[in-house]
Amino acid sequence: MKNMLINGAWVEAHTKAEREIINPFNQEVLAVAAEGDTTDAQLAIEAARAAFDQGEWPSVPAAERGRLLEITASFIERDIDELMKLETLDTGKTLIESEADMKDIAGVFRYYAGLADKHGGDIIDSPIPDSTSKVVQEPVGVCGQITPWNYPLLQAAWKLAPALAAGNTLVLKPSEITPLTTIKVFELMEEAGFPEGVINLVLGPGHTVGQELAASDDVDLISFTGGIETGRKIMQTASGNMKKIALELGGKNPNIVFADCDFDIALDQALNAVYFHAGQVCSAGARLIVEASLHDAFVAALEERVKAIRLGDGMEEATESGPMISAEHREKVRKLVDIGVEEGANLLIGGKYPEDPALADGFFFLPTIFTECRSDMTIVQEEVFGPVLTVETFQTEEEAAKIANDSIYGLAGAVWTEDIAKAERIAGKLRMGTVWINDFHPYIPQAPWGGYKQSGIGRELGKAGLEEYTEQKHIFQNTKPAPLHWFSAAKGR
Ligand code: TXE
Repeated sequence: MKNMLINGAWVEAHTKAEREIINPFNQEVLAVAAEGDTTDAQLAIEAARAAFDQGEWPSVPAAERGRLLEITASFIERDIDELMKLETLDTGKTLIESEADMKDIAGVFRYYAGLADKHGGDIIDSPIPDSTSKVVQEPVGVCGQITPWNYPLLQAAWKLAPALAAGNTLVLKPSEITPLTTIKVFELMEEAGFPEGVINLVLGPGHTVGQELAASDDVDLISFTGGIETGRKIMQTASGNMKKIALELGGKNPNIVFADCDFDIALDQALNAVYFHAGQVCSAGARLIVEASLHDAFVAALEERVKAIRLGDGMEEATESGPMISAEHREKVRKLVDIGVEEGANLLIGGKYPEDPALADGFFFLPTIFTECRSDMTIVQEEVFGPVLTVETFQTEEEAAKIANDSIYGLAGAVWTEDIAKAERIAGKLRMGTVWINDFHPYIPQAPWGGYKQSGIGRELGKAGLEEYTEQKHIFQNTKPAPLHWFSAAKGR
């Protein structure tokens, strides 16, 4: 039984409710987890509130907070085999992907461990004589953190490490369907020595536990990664006490390929851009925007490569892509594909569940390509979050940027060309938080990650990711206080 961590104790749900955690490859039960509700969330919030208001944590030296994060990073590396297997079993992604995730996660904890004591504030050169002025960074308070199922532990790490580096206390709610690696990392953080009540983990659904984290007057900041509709709800709910909000809501990311690119590399990476983790990636390159003169050759080569993608069990070395996360999510993808056909896009390959009996128990969907797409089609505008690529064409540089920007989202995009000046011009025009030139997908803990437009609010990672979790306080001191004699009553007395 996997329990919740509230105020330093591993506890069941107060109702004793439970949930089976399922392997999306074969629907076997991996574990049984506590299923908390609003009351459990309130208990965790109370614990985090007390640890912040009455505990010592916010005044623990930043270097010590960094030390605990560094220990956590080393524990993640120590237990990497267990963590990567758990992530693969819980999400269906391949072991090699899970291994990369775990290394990145240790890297994120280590980055914020290093940054914790290098963010003290600023001395201001005050324009007022006989005064000093300084700006200090303080923790925001109690943070609510809600994470999704596609990168369960990676998304948690992006929130946990900076929040703790800055001296906050927190309550984290992982996706109810993929909590296993997050539970394990809370065990590791406890082993590292984070004090009672500082780190709290509540398991359970979004509409109860998540809703309470967004609504509670005792939560000072809510950080959420997930779908745009849930993000909108959270933003509305969070307005009750004007808590700070940070939202990462996905994208519909353009991959712009010019005819003067390195064909083989652009082709190989176009596949990776969209089909990695069965397309369940917020930065998936799901919109291929290819120069018209290159279209036929590029799409023909893509189709050949797509036919060869090996679907299977993420635990098997030969597998190149695992299943989708759930029956509901796969059904959502199927319906969007149907809409694509109805709207007149050309279904070139895929578009359905595989017929291979070896895959019958998993939530698989065949890698799919739609050609002859237009920007106004639903399949081009909506985040499908599955292995579905749409292809559009352009004639000019200006047109490429215009098509790429024609979206409510603005998370990430890429441009492929050997003309670097052209690539820089396009990068300057894209309204997105990340632009890759001759690459796709890399992010680094040192650089900010987040979206323009409806892809979200705020940034994770980098120094910006730490600033999200701090309040700035200006402390002004008059070193030669004297009466002002502003009001007449004071004059002449
Ligand atoms: O996500 P939800 P879903 C997108 C993707 C996908 C769509 C829906 O397009 O098809 O979202 O996926 C919690 N108050 N992304 O429904 O609901 C929930 O328990 C508070 C993009 O699975 O957003 C989980 O912990 N919390 C994304 C988390 O929100 C609530 C990654 C995410 O679930 C809640 C995942 C509520 N009312 C999906 N309702 C990305 N940006 O990478 C649910 N939750």
